[in-house]
Amino acid sequence: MKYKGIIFDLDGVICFTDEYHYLAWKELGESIGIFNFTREDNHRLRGVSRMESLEILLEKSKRKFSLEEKFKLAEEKNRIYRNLLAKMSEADLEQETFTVLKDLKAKGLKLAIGSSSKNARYILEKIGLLTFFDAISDGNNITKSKPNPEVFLKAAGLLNIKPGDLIVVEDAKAGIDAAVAGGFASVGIGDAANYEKSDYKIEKLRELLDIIEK
Ligand code: B16
Ligand code: MG
Repeated sequence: MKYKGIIFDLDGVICFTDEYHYLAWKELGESIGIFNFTREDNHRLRGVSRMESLEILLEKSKRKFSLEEKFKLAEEKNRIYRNLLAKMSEADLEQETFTVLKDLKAKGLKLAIGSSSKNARYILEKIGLLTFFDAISDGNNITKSKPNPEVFLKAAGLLNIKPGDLIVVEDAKAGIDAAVAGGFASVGIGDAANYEKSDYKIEKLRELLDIIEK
């Protein structure tokens, strides 16, 4: 086999919580007078950390906020977001995604999560995957977010496999940049499927089964 393991981004690859991010940022924005935060704007937040996402939202405000106020705003967004995540269940994991993950595991590959989200474990618990992966690296164990490769390098360390033997699957350009910077093979799906820096471009996760055999 060409690779020993796969690191999956969570949001946009395994499950889809971007609509919840959108609703939460929109509600937060409205509480401080921002009424024009669109789904298109929300697109720019993919793979970006919570505080960086807040800065993008605040580009739409003339007001200046102190760092303390910004932390409070980020906390409030997270409260709204987690209330929305609370409604998630195993039904939010596509059957085909779960089948592909099981097929990859059955081939002897080590599987990990590499997510910018501090809510990754909560989301994984909701969709029934908390104990499925061999390692979880998330927003809680990093100091630099994507495009810095830290989250993936930590996942590789937890798996005890070197980056050159691992594939990273990402939906965000910042995530592909992080994979390239870390020395991983990169697979772009969704938004990242049109990104020239993706080593492999896929439409469906099942295509990973071909890539690992190549
Ligand atoms: P949180 P991923 C990312 O998850 C999301 O794509 C991004 O929109 C979000 O801002 C980021 O997590 C931080 O999320 O506020 O829950 O810590 O794609 O890296 O799995
Ligand atoms: Mg993502």
